[in-house]
Amino acid sequence: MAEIKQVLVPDIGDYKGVSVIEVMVKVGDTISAEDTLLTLETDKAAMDVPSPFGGIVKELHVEIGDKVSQGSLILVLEASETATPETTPATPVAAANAAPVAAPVAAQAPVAMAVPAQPSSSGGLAHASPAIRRFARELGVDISRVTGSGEKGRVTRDDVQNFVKAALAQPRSAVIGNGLQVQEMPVFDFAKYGAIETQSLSRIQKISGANLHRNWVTIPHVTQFDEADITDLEAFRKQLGAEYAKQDLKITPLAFMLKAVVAALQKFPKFNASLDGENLILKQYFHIGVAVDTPDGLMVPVLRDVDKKGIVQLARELAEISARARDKKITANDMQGGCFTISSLGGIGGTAFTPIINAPEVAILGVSRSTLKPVYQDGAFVPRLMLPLSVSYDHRVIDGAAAARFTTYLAQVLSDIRRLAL
Ligand code: CAO
Repeated sequence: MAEIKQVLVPDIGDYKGVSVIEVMVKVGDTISAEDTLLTLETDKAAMDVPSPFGGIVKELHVEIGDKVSQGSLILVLEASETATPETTPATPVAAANAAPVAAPVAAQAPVAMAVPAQPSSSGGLAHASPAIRRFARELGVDISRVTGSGEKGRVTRDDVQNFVKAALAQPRSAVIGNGLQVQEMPVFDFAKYGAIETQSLSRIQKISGANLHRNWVTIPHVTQFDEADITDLEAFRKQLGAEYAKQDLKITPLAFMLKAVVAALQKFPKFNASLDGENLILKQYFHIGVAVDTPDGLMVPVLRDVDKKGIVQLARELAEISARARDKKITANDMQGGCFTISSLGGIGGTAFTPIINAPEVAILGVSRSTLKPVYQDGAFVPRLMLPLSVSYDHRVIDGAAAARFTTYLAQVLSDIRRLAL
């Protein structure tokens, strides 16, 4: 017949009024002999208190924060089994932390001592009780990677469980491409350091973020920088802009860049290509994607057959498609089939940036803000409007020399747009 037993705090040496920092059981739990009931912490060490009996917890008399001493009542148990001396040796977890080891006494459990903080494999310090360490081990969790939310940064059972939940919620793409494995990001508790607000990412951010991440880690990127002298282009653009302002059409430098990029792609066909295993697919059409900043995130609609269109038509299409992107009226089809992408931050500012290739394309042009600069020409400094260009390219397909030639040519075309007619 089941016997009701009291479980008391065992001999914990000279310590009195020791803090309960963890309670592993609750009323109604069925436990086995040796299951950890509590973790106690002195100023020197943490210690687990295992149960001397198996059975059902009927009453619980301690909670986190309580101070206990030898003989304090922990719980009342409907006992079904008793630990044998062989199965309940008091185990000092760290010899260096030699602590009083309790002898099993009637209705009292032995305690096992833990080093307050042990160096982890990664060199950091993990602060956790033996029971939590065991729990983490059973789940295959490297405890040094778990951020502790308990007192003094102690790792609790909940922390380990949350760590596992977060790991399971990670997309399976943690292992990507041809087996490249990336280290998982640890879970941080930012609220520990100050007030925070949590905002969920937009649908577009989630999709584009995953694509950008894949492209960034799987494509060997190199970025080539240059400047184009667009003084003459700008004069012409302003003249054209004034003419079309009546039609409410804005002609920005981007329309010219679309044409200039196509001229460069025609001269350097490897930039208008995609990798297909060990083959290169060279495209004979010129569909150019344009990165558009929308309130919900980045979108890249594609302008088709840019080689067959003039500056004014491209300016019109650019205005129309970027407005549709911002109004969420873009379709999946609008964003497919691109050969090369332009990301222009020129309307905002900046001197240079390194754009991420929009796979399966092999190169992308980043455009920053043009500024007037003194340029040495024919024995004197003259003010010229200089446009910064950044071409990121896939080094598996494009050599550095080819990238330099492409970018130089692009700058030449922008500097002298008569070349667009060639
Ligand atoms: N240098 C100087 N001025 C420039 C410029 C440049 N390179 N490019 C544009 N401008 C000027 C335009 O002439 C325009 O001037 P006015 O207001 O005096 O007419 C102003 O900047 C604003 O231009 P715009 O941004 O409205 O138009 P755009 O054709 O240059 O660009 C679009 C259109 C859709 C590309 C742009 O609005 C946009 O979304 N850019 C952000 C793209 C982005 O986020 N890229 C990052 C991707 S990687 O995270």
